[in-house]
Amino acid sequence: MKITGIRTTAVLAPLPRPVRTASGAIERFPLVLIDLSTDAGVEGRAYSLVYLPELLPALERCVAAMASMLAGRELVPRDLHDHLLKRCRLFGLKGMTGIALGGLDMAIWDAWSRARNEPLARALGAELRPIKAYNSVGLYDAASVVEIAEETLAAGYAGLKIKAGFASFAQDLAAIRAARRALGDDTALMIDYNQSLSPPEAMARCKALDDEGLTWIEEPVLADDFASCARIADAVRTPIQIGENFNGPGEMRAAIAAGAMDLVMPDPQYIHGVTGWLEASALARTAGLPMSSHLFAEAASHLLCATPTADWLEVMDAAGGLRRTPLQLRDGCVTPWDAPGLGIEWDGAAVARQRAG
Ligand code: SMN
Ligand code: MG
Repeated sequence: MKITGIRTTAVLAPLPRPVRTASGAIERFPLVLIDLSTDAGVEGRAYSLVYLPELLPALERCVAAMASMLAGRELVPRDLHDHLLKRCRLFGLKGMTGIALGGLDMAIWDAWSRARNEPLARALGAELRPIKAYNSVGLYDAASVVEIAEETLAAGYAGLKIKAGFASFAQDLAAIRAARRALGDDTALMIDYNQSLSPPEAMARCKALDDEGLTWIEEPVLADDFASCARIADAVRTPIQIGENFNGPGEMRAAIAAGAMDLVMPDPQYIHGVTGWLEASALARTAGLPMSSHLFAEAASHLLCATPTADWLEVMDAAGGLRRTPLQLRDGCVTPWDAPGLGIEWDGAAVARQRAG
């Protein structure tokens, strides 16, 4: 089976509410939908994502350019991945090229498992199973976080992650305590600083949060400052979580070597797609690190089924407003769709309405 073409569609995906973080806000998610076709009539579907609408045209061009390197090739996911790794060696696979690779790799594995008429998890040798899931939202102060916590409980999530990084620690603490009170004792609470603190400020804030019952503190400092991450992880009892900014499994290997985190959460796109995730999940296993996911809940729900140290699925459903099928949340867990491939089916009318440019 050969690849005959890869089509891209740039969209600005609607969100139930904007995601505000300490490092910038997202009003709508800029996505490049990727549709791969083969000479056997099998199709593959996935998407790439960039947080800044200004960069959406560049991402679309980048995905299309890398897709052109695959035209006419046999649909064998690992061979295609290796081909792109080799072809891009001189230039590198960080940032835009890495996320284009990640999106294309997911579309390729989607087609490959669709051709076998199996859900991706099963095609990877795993069984579909429920993965505990948390609701991931933006920055909310003590007054506004209560409504979000109540919605999270009503929807049936097992946890809630809120952003932190207000101007003062007192505001962080007030929001965390208000969320904790509203959630009760049975629902996990995580916080995410989105790299917004200086190392001394992060050390002070994270230590002061040790008795707040947080499941983790995420990205307190710059994500590539592994030395500071390691110092904080050593000094703080609450687990330190990083991973969404690893560009490929090599960066995760370096973070593990630096002892930069207690928990790890690669992004299926940034980690270089399904192929990169599988490599990362082997690293997590040998290092004994619980592994969660970042965004891309469709692919991540399958991948976590095949991850030996699988921990939490993040639900911030960037493409949810463009799909025909909602995620299946039951008893605090999401089970991947029992449908061929990743199981993404676009809602054509919604996609047409949200087309960018
Ligand atoms: C995040 C990053 C980028 C966009 C949305 C959310 C965040 C997360 O860091 O962990 O979800
Ligand atoms: Mg994060």
